[in-house]
Amino acid sequence: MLKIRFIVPALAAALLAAPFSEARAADYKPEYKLSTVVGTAFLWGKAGVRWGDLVRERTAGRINIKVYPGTSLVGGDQSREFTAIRQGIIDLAVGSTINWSPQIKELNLFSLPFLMPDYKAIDALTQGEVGRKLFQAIESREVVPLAWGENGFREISNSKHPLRTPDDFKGLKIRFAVSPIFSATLTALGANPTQMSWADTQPALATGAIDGQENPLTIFIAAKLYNVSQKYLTLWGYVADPLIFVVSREIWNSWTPEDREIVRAAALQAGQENIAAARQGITVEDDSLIREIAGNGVEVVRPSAAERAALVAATRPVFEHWSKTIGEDLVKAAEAAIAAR
Ligand code: X2X
Repeated sequence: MLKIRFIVPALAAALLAAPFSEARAADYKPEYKLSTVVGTAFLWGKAGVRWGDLVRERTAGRINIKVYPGTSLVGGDQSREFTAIRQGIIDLAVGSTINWSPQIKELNLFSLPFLMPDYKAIDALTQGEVGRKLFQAIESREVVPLAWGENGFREISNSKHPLRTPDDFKGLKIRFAVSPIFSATLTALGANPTQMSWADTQPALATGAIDGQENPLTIFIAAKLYNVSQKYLTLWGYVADPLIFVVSREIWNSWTPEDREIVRAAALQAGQENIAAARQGITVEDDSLIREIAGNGVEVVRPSAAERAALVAATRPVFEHWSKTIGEDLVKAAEAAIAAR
């Protein structure tokens, strides 16, 4: 009797548990594909690797994330990355707001010229109500946003001469990544903008097919853009692109609640580490990265207050026009959050 009383519940438990755990195991894929635009030698690529490592370790290998840099899952076309997440081609991504802006117009907020004067302004947006609204916009498209990271303030370089005022931009062929707001801004400054993937940009700079580009300094130095004629660099901080750590909704739903929390916590940690790393060496207190760039024969230009005012004035119509597309309420909320920082 005692024996039976033990065996029956044990058997029942085993019968209940077996098909359940089998079904769960079958739901998990042997590998999850994580997309980034740049390679793993860049801070952004490292953030993807870090996220994957933390998740693999904390799930004892149940969730095995592999990084696919170079937006290779979409043939290098970074403007298609977000769509590919929705289509199930990409499972996870650490992506730039710029590259996902064709699908989520609100993400153009960060590309409004001269909206964010400093790091506190970026934080005021990403870590506050505006950030939550942007996450809702992503969530409504069947993609689960988990954490913010940072590509950084985008500084402009070229092979011809120092850029200080709109006059200096006249006729220069400047590459931009994605989104017509960049085309409009560069056009307003008198430049000749051309859209190009990141993969195509470095050869185009090397051959002189284009004169310049804009990217954060961590990208400039990791890609050694001073070796492809980028001898003039202007620190104007006109826009900054945060990174966003996301998982496709379908993949997210296939994981247990415990594993989802592990993935979320790991994204928050990797994101915080990434933001700290992205700001290193380019602050007033520590400008070592800027000095390293200058040490490679680059003339680093900081526009004066008057020159900056001229750049802001020339691009103001773009700001106003694009505010309507992005959503005037969102832009107003962003300006208020920045003013209160
Ligand atoms: O292509 C770029 O310029 C990069 C790497 O910064 C982005 O993906 C937005």
